[in-house]
Formats: sequence, structure tokens, C-alpha cells
Amino acid sequence: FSTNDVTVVFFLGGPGSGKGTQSANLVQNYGFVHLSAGDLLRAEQIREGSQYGAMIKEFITEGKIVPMEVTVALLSNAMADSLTNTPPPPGTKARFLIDGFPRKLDQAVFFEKTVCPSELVLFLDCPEDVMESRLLKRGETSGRDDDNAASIRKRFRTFVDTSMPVVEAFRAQDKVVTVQATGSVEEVYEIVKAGIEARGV
Ligand code: UP5
Ligand code: MG
Repeated sequence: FSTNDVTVVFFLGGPGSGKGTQSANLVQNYGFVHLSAGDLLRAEQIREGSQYGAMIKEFITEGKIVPMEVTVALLSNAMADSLTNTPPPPGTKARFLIDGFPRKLDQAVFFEKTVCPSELVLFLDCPEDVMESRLLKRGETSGRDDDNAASIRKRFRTFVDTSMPVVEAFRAQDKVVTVQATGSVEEVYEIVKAGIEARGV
């Protein structure tokens, strides 16, 4: 597909900051197609015949970042599938909300060069104690391999060391809308909406 046909918004924030939750609202009200890199990796992990299943499980449990070739291929395939199966109305661009990616500087550079540059970056800012209690609570029922205290610690570490520099790099390009993510789901969404509308995306 051509980059002229799509608008890409990256949705970043620490583990448990609320990216998935807020994405659901954005899909409803702003016509985004939501692509969660983590969801795509988890689907690939359990796909019959995938050569990456064991590797993905290990990386996710350890809170490490899966090699970008795998993630970028999953994302660009999902974008192409969406454009084929549910093309946007004539004369409009498809709008992709890419949740939880890029998590490392080289991924950001590679994706923007080979797939599509981003228009905007939404960043959910949330303290670790809030994220931890959300994730431990979700872990009671989620079945996710990484919703346990040991994996959560590792995910936080990776986020600070490796993923925050991505946010900072986009901030230097004035692409970031930062949203305090500690309020209720509804309160956070109001701030997200205001940020998007202020940028006209
Ligand atoms: N909740 C949400 N908002 C709330 C609020 N305002 N008040 C109270 N509760 C709130 O929310 C988490 C929980 O909090 C839920 O129970 C929710 O109800 C509640 P959610 O919306 O799921 O938060 P989210 O930010 O999406 O958290 P998630 O755990 O999905 O974030 P991660 O970034 O850790 O997970 P992701 O799936 O993106 O990645 C998982 C792993 O995949 C990574 O650690 C990595 O190993 C791998 N990965 C890669 O290698 N590369 C990638 O590009 C992407 C992922
Ligand atoms: Mg998520």
C-alpha cells in the first residue's frame, strides 16, 4: 500500500497504562483501526505452524522486546489486510492506531522508513505503582504469561531503559501528546480526546 493512503498514530505508554482500554474508545469515535503489537504477537505465538511461537512466549514472559522483523511484518500485514478487507471510504485515508509499538528506537526508525511515518504519538503517562496494581488485578483472570509480579518488574525495566527513549525522540520532533493516565477510564479518555482534537488528527 502507499503511505499516501494511510494515517498512522502510535499509542505508547507503560505496561498497564491503559493503551488497550483507551483504544476501544478511539476506534468507536474516531474511526481508527486498532492494531496492538502485543495482541498480534500473542496471536502469532499460538498460531498453528508458526516458527516463532516459542521465541515469542519466551520474550514476552521475560518482558523483552521481540526482534523487530517479526513485529513489523505482523503490523504491515495487518495494515494491508485491513486495507483490502475494509477499505476506507473513497477519498479518505485509512487511520491506524498502533498500540504498544515502537518500543525501541531502531524499530521506530525502521517502521517509519519502510512502512509509514507517524502523524502523532499519544503517550499515556502513569506511575509504576498504579500500573502494577492494574496488572496484578488483571492477572487474576487474563491468562497472560506476563501478568505476574516477576514479569511485570521486567516489563517496567524494559520500558524505562528502552521504550522511554522512543517517546523522548518523538517529543523532540514535537509529535507527542502526553496524557496523565491515573484517572478513571472516562477521565483519561476526555484528555486523550482533547489532545487528538488539538492536533487535528
Ligand atoms: N485499566 C485501564 N485503564 C484504567 C483506568 N483508567 N483506571 C483503572 N483501571 C484501568 O489496561 C490494563 C488494566 O488496567 C486492565 O485490566 C484495564 O481494565 C485496567 P490496558 O488497557 O490493558 O493497558 P495496556 O497499556 O494496554 O497494558 P498492556 O499490559 O497491554 O501493556 P504492555 O505494553 O505491557 O503489553 P503489550 O501487549 O503491548 O506487549 C506485551 C509484550 O509483547 C511486551 O512486553 C513485549 O515483550 C512484547 N512486544 C514486543 O516485543 N514488541 C512490540 O512491539 C510490542 C510488544
Ligand atoms: Mg495492551
